[in-house]
Amino acid sequence: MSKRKAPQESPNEGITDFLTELANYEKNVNRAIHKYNAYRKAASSISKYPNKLKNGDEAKKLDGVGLQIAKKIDEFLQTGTLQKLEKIRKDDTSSSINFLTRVTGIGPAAARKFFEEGVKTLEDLKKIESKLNHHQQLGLKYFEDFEKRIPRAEMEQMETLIVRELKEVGTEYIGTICGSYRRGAASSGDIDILLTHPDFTSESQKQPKLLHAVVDHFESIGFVTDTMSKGDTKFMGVCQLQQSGEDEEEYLHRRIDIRLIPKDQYYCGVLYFTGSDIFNKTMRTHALEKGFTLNEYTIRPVGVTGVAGEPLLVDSERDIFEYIHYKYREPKDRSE
Ligand code: DCT
Ligand code: MG
Repeated sequence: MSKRKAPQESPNEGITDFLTELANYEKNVNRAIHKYNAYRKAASSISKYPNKLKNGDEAKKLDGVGLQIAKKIDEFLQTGTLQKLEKIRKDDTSSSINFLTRVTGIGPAAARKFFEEGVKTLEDLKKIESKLNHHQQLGLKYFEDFEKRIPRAEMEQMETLIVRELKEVGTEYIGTICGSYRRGAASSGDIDILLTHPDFTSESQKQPKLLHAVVDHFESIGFVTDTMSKGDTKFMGVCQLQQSGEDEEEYLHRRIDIRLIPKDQYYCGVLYFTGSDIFNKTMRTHALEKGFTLNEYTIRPVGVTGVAGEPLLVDSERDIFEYIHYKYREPKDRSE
């Protein structure tokens, strides 16, 4: 999962930008995930709104915009700024913690701990490098690269390589690059690959070799350059395309996650990891209203007692939409 979200272009960019900044502050500094979600939801609705908002009241008609956010919109439109944000930006604790969480491997809790130990900047982190865990060390090493989003053209090149090389490892693998790329985004924060194989189901034994064979092969061709973690079903690491000619500029290092998913759970996984996270929440809520519980693994009916039943058979993403009577949405239409 990537840390930096793509900037949104809309007539209300100023508003969506400040809401996103507040969202990140709530998540990283206050660890208030509900507030984070509330700000993101509001920003997402507003970014879809085609007109320039005139005031908070107009915004309040949109999904996820309540009184508090409407007031902030009024303040922003009237003064061009927000006192709350000005304070946060000036505050050493907030800005340092917010900064530290941009390093992959450093979450809100670790960021606060580092801050309390006097570690606030990239330079400070470099001084205590040996005290960082392996994931954090890679986050530091590739900090500049990971801050940059991946242009769609480069994502397409990686997809071509991944599809081709996957076939080399085994002809029966099924692989999908999910995340923002699958939604058609112009740029992506990272590469989220979902893999499955007919030999691997939720009833069968674990098959870590199916994942490791792919990772080993990607390493052998120089595509995967570093490993953050490698479990039975999930690989987190770093990859890089090879430059084609001597005179070409080197490609940047990119964050890559590869997940191996049982075949019968594959499409719930593809749906979940395609996102967006906001769309997932909307769809889960809709599923519950229709009497189903949906997560990244399965969709199950919820009985009158509130106990979830056996997973339903799923052979495509469409099946999931049909179970819950939700009109099918192409990945490109799943930003909220
Ligand atoms: N996801 C989710 N809830 C989260 C985090 C992630 O449902 N809290 C799902 C939806 C998207 C997918 O996982 C991949 O996550 P990211 O890589 O963070 O999102 P993205 O949409 O691919 O955006 P980016 O281009 O920044 O990587
Ligand atoms: Mg992503």
